[in-house]
Amino acid sequence: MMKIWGRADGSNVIKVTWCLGELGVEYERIDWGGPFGGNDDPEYRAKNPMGRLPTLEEDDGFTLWESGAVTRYLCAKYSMGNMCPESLRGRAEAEKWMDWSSLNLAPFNSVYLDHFFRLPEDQRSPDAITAATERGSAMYDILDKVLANRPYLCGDNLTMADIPSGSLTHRWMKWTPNRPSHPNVEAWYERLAARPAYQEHVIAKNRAAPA
Ligand SMILES: N[C@@H](CCC(=O)N[C@@H](CS)C(=O)NCC(=O)O)C(=O)O
Repeated sequence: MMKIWGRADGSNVIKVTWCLGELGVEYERIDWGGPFGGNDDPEYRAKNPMGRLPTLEEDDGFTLWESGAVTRYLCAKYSMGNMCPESLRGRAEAEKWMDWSSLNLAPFNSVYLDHFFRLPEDQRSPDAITAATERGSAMYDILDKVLANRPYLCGDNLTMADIPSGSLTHRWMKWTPNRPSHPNVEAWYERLAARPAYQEHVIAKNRAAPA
């Protein structure tokens, strides 16, 4: 059976497990990284030279890392024409949103993780959170416009385009202090939150909102 190496609460692991949940594909997840360690294990580094999470490993020994690449691969393999749009332009459009999310939404998440949870308390800065929220909000302005006339990023149905942004948006919704309003993003989040795979892999596996 396919293996996914990575602790269940890592944002990049969550992308892949949510995707697999939507695809209905069975897999075994191995707790790795974070408190479980193993990142520098030589056998693990041979699968993933970055020592990061997640890593996909198939029965014939094929391995793949980088959560966006893993998500694209899984959608193309198991859901061509649905989760992975079949036309060249449709697929490029979905990939655009996936790359955009990693480059433009993920930064707020890193700042939040550091300043809500990871840094010693005397190094946490509310100003850093405010600045990350301002930058994030400008990005959500863009998503809000796109989602004004379609329920999902690429049209009427969930596709791989929604996976990276959708998984981070749970943190945006639940962790952001004084979160600016983006009504179309909020409606999209409610649609995602109604999906059993999102509930199981995104909502249930994320840390609770910071105190
Ligand atoms: N660009 C990589 C980032 C991978 C990454 O940094 N993953 C985090 C977890 S979400 C990690 O490995 N952190 C170290 C750890 O948890 O031990 C991807 O998208 O797969």
